[in-house]
Amino acid sequence: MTTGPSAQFSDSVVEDLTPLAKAVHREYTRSMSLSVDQADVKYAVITRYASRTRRRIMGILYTLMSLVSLVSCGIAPDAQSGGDMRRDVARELPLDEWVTDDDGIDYAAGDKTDWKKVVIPRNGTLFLEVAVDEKAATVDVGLFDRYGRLLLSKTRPSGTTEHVLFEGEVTQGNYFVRISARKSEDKSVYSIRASMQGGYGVGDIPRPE
Ligand SMILES: [Ca+2]
Repeated sequence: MTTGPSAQFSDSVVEDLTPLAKAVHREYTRSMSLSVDQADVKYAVITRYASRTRRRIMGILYTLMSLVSLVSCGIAPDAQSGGDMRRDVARELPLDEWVTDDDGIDYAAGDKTDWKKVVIPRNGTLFLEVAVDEKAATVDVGLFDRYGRLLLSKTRPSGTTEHVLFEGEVTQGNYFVRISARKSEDKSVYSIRASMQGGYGVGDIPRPE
């Protein structure tokens, strides 16, 4: 196939290559293919590294964002109130019975406020008594009517063992009691009694030590 002067020339060039030149040519070809392979490997490594770094950066950013949102919001005061954190979900109290709320209130744990409902069967006087177990806690107690108007409010200050006592004229219908921790460190189990029979301290709830 290779005829003519130019073909003869090419053949003769290859033929004329000395063994040394052939070796150099072979080595050059090998090193070229080698560097292409190495470049592929390097490219793969870099790609893997870049994606790992990207994932790591995204992870760090996500963690930072979560931390920022936690720090800025904290735990919502009533996130863990046990389902009675608002007047519309108040838990009904039976009349004339001491009822102990074992979860109590715990501001820092997201249980700042509890609401109780008292169903008043007839017009008369309501006696309400709240015994707070934890002497150190400051606890606010409020009595509300069915429209959410505050009728009476009292505070059981820290450092006392006195019960909170309310007495007020009521008419037939629903009333609500709000028990809430004042400060972030305040927490306590408490007991509560609503009665229309008069007086306080009926029952055997001991005063806190
Ligand atoms: Ca509670």
